[in-house]
Amino acid sequence: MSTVVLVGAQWGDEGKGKVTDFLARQAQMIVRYQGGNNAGHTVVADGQTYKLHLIPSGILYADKQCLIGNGVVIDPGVLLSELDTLEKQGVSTANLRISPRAHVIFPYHKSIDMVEEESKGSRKIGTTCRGIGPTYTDKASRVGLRMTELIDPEELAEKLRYTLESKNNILSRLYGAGESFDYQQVLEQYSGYADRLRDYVADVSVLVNDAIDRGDKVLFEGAQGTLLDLDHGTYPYVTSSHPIAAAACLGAGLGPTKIKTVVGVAKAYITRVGEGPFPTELHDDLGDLIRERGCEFGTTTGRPRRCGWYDAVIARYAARINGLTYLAVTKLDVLTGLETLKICTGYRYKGEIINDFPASLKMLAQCEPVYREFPGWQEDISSVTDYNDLPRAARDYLKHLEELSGVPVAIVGVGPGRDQTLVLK
Ligand code: 2SA
Ligand code: GDP
Ligand code: MG
Repeated sequence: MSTVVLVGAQWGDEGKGKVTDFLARQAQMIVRYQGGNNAGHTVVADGQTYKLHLIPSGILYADKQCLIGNGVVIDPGVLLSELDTLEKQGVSTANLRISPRAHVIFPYHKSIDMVEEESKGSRKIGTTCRGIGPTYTDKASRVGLRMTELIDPEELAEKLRYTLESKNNILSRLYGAGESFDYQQVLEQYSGYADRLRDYVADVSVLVNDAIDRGDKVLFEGAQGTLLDLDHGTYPYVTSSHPIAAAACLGAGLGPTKIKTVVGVAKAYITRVGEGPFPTELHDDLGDLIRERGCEFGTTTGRPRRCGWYDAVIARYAARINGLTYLAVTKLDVLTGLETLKICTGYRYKGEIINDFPASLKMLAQCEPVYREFPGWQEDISSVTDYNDLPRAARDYLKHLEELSGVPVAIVGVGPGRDQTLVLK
């Protein structure tokens, strides 16, 4: 298939980086379309670990074009240090291009993110404090600065002057924040970033559409996950962008008729980092065991991730919202050694079974997961290379997971390494 959108089917950190890197072998172009450096995508290849935040996970292949679309918000300082780290690791970044329409994160966005989180007290969202929400807010309020303004010295000087004046004013009047941002200092810092990033800026929409028209395979890499979507996630405990498949069109500049396949990435269990409801969360030793075994700590912030059983209500919801063609199930190896495994098949709400993920968080908080139990397996599966060589219990677990999710499983992860990947279809 010529165009594939890859999305997180849970609350993020499903292993999208690893699966993108795997599928990128057959692609000519890999595109990020939303989110920013709140994302942390890990790729383990040839014994090296790469942690990507803004740059698409296809960058490890020298011959692939990697694009950052207009739907992404860019912290230029972070992007430059990511570029430097990759170059130091021997990865060429010459094939990276950035949309001139992508919005830029400024220091005041990060301050506002932190102040807003602090002021929410126990109702905080648990953001990554990278300034993501405030930057998307400015975009919607039509007061943001984009890459095209960043790289034009005149526009940057002019727009930054009145934007900073207004932000300093708002920060002190609304938040009483002591911090105020010095125009000359921010201008100098961001002009320096602009000088280094100017050559990377190109019209991503033109590049993507031309590639599709030539018959190239284009892979769109989602960040975060379906349940963190601003519209379809567990609002307000969500991110400020759209991690779902439909956003690939908006965030890269192409029409929906061009998308052929949508792959949802899901862990064989489920995790969440940050606050918000989580029906199948394990609050016991088992949750801790999965966290330790699965190394479930934030790739960007290092925060411990909350762990729970696979939730098929969420999987079916993700299938509907994204129009999933296939599932890629990762981290099956982490479940090895557990005597019994559980999958949530539905929620019990006021004595009734509901199968659709509710919009109301109040209702969700009163939902009790209904589980089906399956026998586990004891054999190490991390070096299995053929699906048929998996233990019987592992294959049965996957079969039930597939049936309950209503989406065929095409890829299974049995370890973080590039080659620890089984292809089923
Ligand atoms: P934000 O910073 O405004 O996007 O936070 C809003 C919510 O979105 C969640 N969020 C994430 N959840 C999972 N993984 C993310 N990326 C990092 C990772 C997270 C980290 O790969 O591990 O390192 O902590 C990510 N980014 C945003 C966030 O937790 C809030 O619930
Ligand atoms: P992403 O945000 O969806 O790209 O996921 P992260 O990189 O934040 O977190 C996923 C973690 O799981 C990373 O450390 C990966 O290296 C690791 N990982 C991915 N697939 C597998 C797998 O099949 N098994 C194991 N054990 N680890 C995996
Ligand atoms: Mg992540």
